[in-house]
Amino acid sequence: MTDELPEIGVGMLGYAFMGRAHSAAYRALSSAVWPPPLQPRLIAICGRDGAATADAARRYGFARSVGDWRELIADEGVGLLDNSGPNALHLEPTVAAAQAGKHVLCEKPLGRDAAESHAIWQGVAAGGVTHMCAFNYRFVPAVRLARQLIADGQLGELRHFRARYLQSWGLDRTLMTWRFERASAGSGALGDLGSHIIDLARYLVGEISAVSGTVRTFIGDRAGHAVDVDDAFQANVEFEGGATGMLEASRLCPGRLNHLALEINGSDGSIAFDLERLNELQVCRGDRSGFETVSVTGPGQPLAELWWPAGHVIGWEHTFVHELAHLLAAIRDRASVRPHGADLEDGYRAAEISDAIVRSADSGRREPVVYRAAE
Ligand code: SOE
Repeated sequence: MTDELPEIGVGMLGYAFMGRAHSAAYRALSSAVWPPPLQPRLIAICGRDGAATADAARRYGFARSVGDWRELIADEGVGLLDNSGPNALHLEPTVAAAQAGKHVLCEKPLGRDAAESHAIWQGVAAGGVTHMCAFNYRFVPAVRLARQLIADGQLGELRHFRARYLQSWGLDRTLMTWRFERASAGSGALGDLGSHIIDLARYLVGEISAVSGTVRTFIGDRAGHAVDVDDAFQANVEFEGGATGMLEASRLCPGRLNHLALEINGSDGSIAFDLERLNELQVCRGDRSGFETVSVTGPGQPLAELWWPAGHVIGWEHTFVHELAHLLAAIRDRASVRPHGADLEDGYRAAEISDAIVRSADSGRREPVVYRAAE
């Protein structure tokens, strides 16, 4: 049966956290979705450290490892470039892949700032390929249920959105990685964590028209290196539809491990979600009934058809299986990944909102969000 399946060759850039998460999802995909939209064939994985990349190729199931991303572009068998590399390596390989006719998946944040993100989006769009920015939390069943409830009008007119994404790994002052260098990362918690909740704000509520933000670096020196990116941000946002929002992210919150939490209040109801309780959605229907806990598992729930009976919970890693299945179906159907997947314009829009938050923190004023025209 496998011989008859249409395939797509995958070239992976990066073998660390996201490279491993994406690779595991490619391997799990045909068990969750049968037949798969396209059968991923793991052709080559690219990394700077030759030994570590060769080890990753064996561990993740890639046919070979390479040291130069240009080899992925040159490989005729690669039909999809999965860019799970560091932010500074998002632009060139992603655009080169698209212009070589390869579909692209790029991790978030798309670029190091709005200008670079716009360049990636425009460069890829010119290639006429399917493109996606890996905002994987759109593929949490509970988030998808929230969007369905909103679309069905069960929350009524949306008035408030509040989201936070808090972690604690930045508390280790001896830790110095590319994520703390503007030249490599572009920003700190804002692009790394904030981009996720900015994207969810757009996905669940709608476009953001203006922001008022504060950005902070609390730990300015790590292992003798100056830190030039933010540890945390907070922002008030205004939605085009009239709702108000509050966003915050920080890497310095003791006790918070991967705490993405959001709440939406409408005229007729509310929802609340906590990533650390990924299979549940808190739902309030009507103004005095309090919240009920919905187990977003089993028949009739979003994405449940990929997995198990009700109550057999899934995990963070399964969001990547959902995301990749969606991408491969869009590639098969020569379609956009929107509305449920984020494409590179969505990646650019999240970056433009992040830049507006930085502008507001610098100016001390409320800043409008202004999008650059498509070239
Ligand atoms: C680190 O903050 C990180 O790995 C993010 O980069 C991911 O996007 C998030 O899903 C988990 O935390």
